[in-house]
Amino acid sequence: MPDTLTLALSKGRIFQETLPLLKAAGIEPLEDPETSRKLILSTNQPNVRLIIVRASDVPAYVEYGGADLGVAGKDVLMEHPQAELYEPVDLKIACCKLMTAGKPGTEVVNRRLRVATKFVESTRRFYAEKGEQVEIIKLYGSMELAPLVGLADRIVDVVDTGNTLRANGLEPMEHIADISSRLVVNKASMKMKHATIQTFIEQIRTAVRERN
Ligand code: PRT
Ligand code: MG
Repeated sequence: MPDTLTLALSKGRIFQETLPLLKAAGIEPLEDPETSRKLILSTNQPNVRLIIVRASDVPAYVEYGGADLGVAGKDVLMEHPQAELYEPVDLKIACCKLMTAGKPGTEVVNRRLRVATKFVESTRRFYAEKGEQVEIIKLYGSMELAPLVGLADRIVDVVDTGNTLRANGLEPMEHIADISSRLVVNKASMKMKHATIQTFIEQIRTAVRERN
């Protein structure tokens, strides 16, 4: 009996950009998550299935064994610095930057900067390393709104083209980190299904190398 593999992916850009890498490893989903309502997708390989989860839930599924493997943005992984996961491959997909942003020409003096973000851990670390005391407000989305209505002075968000910031009258300010998606692996699976997972990792590595 071959080992079974469960791979956790989020819909949207990560799914779309992971597809060609999976294809190079001989794995093709039998359904499209954008049109199917199913959360478990079979593939052309009877022992491999995909599960569709929220991008920010991928580390939990993989750490606790709901999936053997997953694909997660470095921004998401940086929010879980204690997670017990292997991170063997930088897939170099879904690339963007984690940045601070705000309204142009707004400097804050004589009080703490208020920063709205869903990336609380990275934000805390970034300002701590600068030795700056800030107040962090946790949001779950539409961060760009916060400076416009006076909720916060700055936001920390991932930026690709910067169009979303510009459309809301904000400008990118400080670069925090370059972001790409990573293959992550459950530690127990890596032991128990070693040869199968090692082969998969090597196929993905080769596919990444050949497209870059
Ligand atoms: O949507 P959901 O709340 O479920 O989760 P999510 O937003 O984290 O998931 P998803 O699928 O949108 O993003 C998955 C991963 O893609 C993120 O964790 C990042 O690692 C990566 N990624 C790459 C991005 C972007 N590029 C990106 N541009 N994630 C989000 N964006 C947002 C950006 O914040 C802005 O609001 O897309 C919008 C457009 O960006 P601009 O700069 O091109 O305008
Ligand atoms: Mg999104």
